Amino acid sequence: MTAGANPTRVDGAVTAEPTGVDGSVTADPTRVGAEVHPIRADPTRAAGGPAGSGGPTDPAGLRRLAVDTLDANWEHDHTVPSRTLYPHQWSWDSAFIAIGLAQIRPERAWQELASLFRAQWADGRVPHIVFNPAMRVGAYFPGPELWRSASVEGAPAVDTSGLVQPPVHALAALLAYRRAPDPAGLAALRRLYPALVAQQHYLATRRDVAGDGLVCIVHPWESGLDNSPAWDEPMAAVPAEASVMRAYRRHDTVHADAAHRPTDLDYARYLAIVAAYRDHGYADRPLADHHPFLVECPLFNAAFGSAEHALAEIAVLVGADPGPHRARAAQITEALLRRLHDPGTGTFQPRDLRTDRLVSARTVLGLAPLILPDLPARQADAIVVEARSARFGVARRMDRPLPTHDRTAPDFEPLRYWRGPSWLNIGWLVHRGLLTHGHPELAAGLRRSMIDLVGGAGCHEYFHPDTGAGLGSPAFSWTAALLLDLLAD
Ligand code: 9WN
Repeated sequence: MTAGANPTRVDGAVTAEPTGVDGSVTADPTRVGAEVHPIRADPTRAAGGPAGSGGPTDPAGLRRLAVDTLDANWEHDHTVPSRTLYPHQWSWDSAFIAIGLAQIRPERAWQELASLFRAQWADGRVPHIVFNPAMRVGAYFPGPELWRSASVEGAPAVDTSGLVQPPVHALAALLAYRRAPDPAGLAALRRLYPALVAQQHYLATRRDVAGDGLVCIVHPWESGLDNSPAWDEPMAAVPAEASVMRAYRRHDTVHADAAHRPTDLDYARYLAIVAAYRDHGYADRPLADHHPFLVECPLFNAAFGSAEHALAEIAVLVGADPGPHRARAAQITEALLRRLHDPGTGTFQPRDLRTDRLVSARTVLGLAPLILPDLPARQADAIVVEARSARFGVARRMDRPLPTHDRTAPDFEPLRYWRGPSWLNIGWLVHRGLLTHGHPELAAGLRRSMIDLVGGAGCHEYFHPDTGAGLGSPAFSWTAALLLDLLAD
């Protein structure tokens, strides 16, 4: 395969100057939980200092904080992940958010998923960003001018990205319905079911680049763990120069500390990969010939398999046939075991399709297949051993939060985004996996540690993996939503 990205062809530079740290805030900033203070406003936390009294510690106070955060981030028919950093709609965020909304505002949970799926492409792909046309140009980088979805046949009327994110939506829809099992929820499930099936069909048919039954991601953004050390090896092969970024104005580093975010070289590569995909019209068939980043991710594929398990249950509820979903779920688990299981570590590793090798970094992605109920006991046990090891520290009483990367690795970075910090959506998935495979005490320890994180720092985007200090956006929607879910169990 030849890398087809040409960094000089990346264009769509955004020159609009953001109007200031609160330039994109539309919520009433006097409301509790509204995101009015960038993380840098609190230097102790930005530096990763000790967790302070950032959040309430009693369940009622925590719940109120979560509800206020979600209310402040609600935008007509969806929830923005963060008013400042991410002021549009994101795909897997909406799924996690719907799980929390189902408890407090079920009608919004269904609106959240419906608005996302209204932007589904004709080929079934659910875009990872749906741009809100009411936001000013430059509110997020890269914006619609880079993606140019409007010029692609089969894209929706609204501007979107051309990438996808882990398909956690069927699971979210099922869990939302379980929290609010009323006729309106059932009607919503009925409407969503064909769209969820089309999402899986797209992934199974267009993205099985290796023909091995697994989905291939074509950009680190598709993993949701953008700058995970898992992508260092495949990313190193993407031709790009950090200096390319001089032509652009990054939006994220206006709102968050640059030392906590992906680097300029990461971004140059992100843009090069987008350009390669976009310039081929976001077509998936010729990916193997030219695309510079082709990886099978264990978390993405675990979500893909778990979606079939969830669809089987949804099918029963809406009067469809669960059989094909069960059969596909079994095939996906089998493919994961065959292609991504690393007998050396006992866990699962991403496979770089450009080299046909498993990547060596031991990140939290390797724990994700635990969410599959049909994962054989031997492999599930090995994941639990890895989770309990010094790398990840899951325990009945956790002394530190679950990190996103092996904390004993030399490239573990406690402050930089997905290279170490603790995130609630990942903890929530691992918690679910521990319960699924019969480890209620470990699950309880992890749950306690996640609730304590928010109690110590508030509804932050992510947390320092040693001190628990809040990092990134201080009013992050999926943290609030998943906290509600954890509190309800
Ligand atoms: C790029 C919205 C998204 C999450 C991702 C997280 C981050 C975007 C960014 O924010 O990604 O998609 O600009 O960094 O990595 O998981 O969905 O919250």
